[in-house]
Amino acid sequence: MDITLVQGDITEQRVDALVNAANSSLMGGGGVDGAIHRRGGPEILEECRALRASQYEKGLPTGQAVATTAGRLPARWVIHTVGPVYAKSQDRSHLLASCYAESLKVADSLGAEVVAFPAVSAGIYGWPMDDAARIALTTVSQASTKVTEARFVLFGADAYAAFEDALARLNRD
Ligand code: AR6
Repeated sequence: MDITLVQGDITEQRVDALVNAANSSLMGGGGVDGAIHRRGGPEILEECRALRASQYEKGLPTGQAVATTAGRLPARWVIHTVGPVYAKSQDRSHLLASCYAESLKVADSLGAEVVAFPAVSAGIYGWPMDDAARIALTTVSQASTKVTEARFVLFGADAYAAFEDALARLNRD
């Protein structure tokens, strides 16, 4: 699998699937989630509502992933995952790793080959970017998947630099 890094807006990516850093409600929010629903249109929220009414009455648990249409975005699917809120007092790394592993499993079940990821939990949920990048890249590189390209779409130069450093370290070790 190729791991690629780009600086930009995930909603502009022409990919099979893009991952949304959602919250358990699946009803939208700020950050990437807000941008995806805004640009993707109401079809995404409609499918999220249907998921809440069926499989996920209590919401999508942290670390899990589920797919919907991508609506008007230039992709086929949005894979919604819920990252953990960062906490200094508790190591929630396994939940952040699970977001990536579960998203790739959903991608495999859909037959999605090119998948775009944001830096899950590294915005409103407060995860330090360097550590978020390390966990994201380690997890994706170790996954057994049919996905051919995992593209990390980083918002801003600092996020891009953090992922670049983490990828260089991964390739060195
Ligand atoms: N494309 C790529 N990356 C983006 C974009 C974009 N359009 N917009 C923001 N980012 P966040 P979280 C970056 O806050 O920390 C929502 O309200 C952003 O700079 O989107 O997992 C949800 O509903 C940061 O580096 O997600 C949840 O309640 C990264 O994406 C909560 O926020 C993730 O930031 C989830 O928080």
